[in-house]
Amino acid sequence: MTTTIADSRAAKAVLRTQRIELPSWAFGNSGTRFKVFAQKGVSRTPYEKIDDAGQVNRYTGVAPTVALHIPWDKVDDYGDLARHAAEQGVALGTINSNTFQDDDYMLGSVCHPDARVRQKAVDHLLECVDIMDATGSRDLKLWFADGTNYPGQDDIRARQDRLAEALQKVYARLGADQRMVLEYKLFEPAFYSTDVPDWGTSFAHCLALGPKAKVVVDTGHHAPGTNIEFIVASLLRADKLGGFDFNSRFYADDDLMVGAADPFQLFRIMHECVKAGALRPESGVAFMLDQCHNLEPKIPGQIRSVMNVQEATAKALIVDQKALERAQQSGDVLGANAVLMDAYNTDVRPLLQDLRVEMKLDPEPMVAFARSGYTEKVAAERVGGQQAGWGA
Ligand code: PSV
Ligand code: MN
Repeated sequence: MTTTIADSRAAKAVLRTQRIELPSWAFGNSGTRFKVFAQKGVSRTPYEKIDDAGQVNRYTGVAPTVALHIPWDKVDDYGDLARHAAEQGVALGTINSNTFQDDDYMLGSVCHPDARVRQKAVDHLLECVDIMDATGSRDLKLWFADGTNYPGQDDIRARQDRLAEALQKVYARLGADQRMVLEYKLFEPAFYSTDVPDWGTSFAHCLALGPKAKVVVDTGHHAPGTNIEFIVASLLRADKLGGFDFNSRFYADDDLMVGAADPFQLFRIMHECVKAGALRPESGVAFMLDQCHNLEPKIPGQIRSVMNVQEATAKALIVDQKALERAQQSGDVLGANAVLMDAYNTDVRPLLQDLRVEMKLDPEPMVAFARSGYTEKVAAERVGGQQAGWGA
């Protein structure tokens, strides 16, 4: 396959407008339940997380927003935090709720059998919408750790009713330009039944709620072998794809760098997005990272992830759509597959380097960041205090 100058120009025009949101928690320490290894220079406050996110945007040019997680990123003055973000060249993005780290939530949050606990969870979600008002965020991201460990532990249908009731209360509070995006996850921390385990459950609730409720696809939240691009295509078709939490998994919800475990899957997902026009800002599809860098340095981990999304997107953008359609229409199975594989097997790194030069960026973001001395600078400066971590 040859990529013409016109092809790469068209691809670059889209790539220039691509937006990838960074998770604040990727800049804090994280680990497994066995051990969290602290790293030197890790941010201690939401302000420092934003400084780090600003670095990722500075070297990639396509990551201008940072998602917050509440209460991990609670501050007294969100206007001040937003101003600080603007000074770093970024803005505050999605607000992520947290109904999974309070002792009260042992048996669930919005699905808990006790109305008091359900109310506490709903109050937290409403508080998150208040924060969205202050930050100007569009999206409230909901993920519920709710579920049961043993058959008979609770009533599956009653839990769905409680979930629907809570979602309705939060939905009613959303402003005209605000949305709620509901994430699903097959299992963990619940092992027998999870209250929002799959896209069907999330979709059914979002459909019942209305147009401001959409589904979030976290790429690490499926059973091995799941055809995620089919889910993406189905949600796009129904105008119910709110966005992605991108990460990679080898086994369960590994939260590794997106595109690290299965770059071909990421390409197939982006191919569906390109075909549906989901990269257009007005499509409302949010491309977010949700990763934890347990071993690798945080800022380069995020830069690499952004680059991986860009590479998968560039490959999807150079698919010869006309040739693909011709082959599909004529039942040319091998021909159609070859069109897709040609694009996937194209080295798009030179195209992305050109794009960065056109955007007045260094063509090699990883190298440029390493050369900047930022890592050494913050390691020397950020001494004392409590490093941020995956905990409230
Ligand atoms: C749950 O596993 C999840 O994917 C949700 O998005 C959480 O809010 C996030 O992880 C925290 O990393
Ligand atoms: Mn997620």
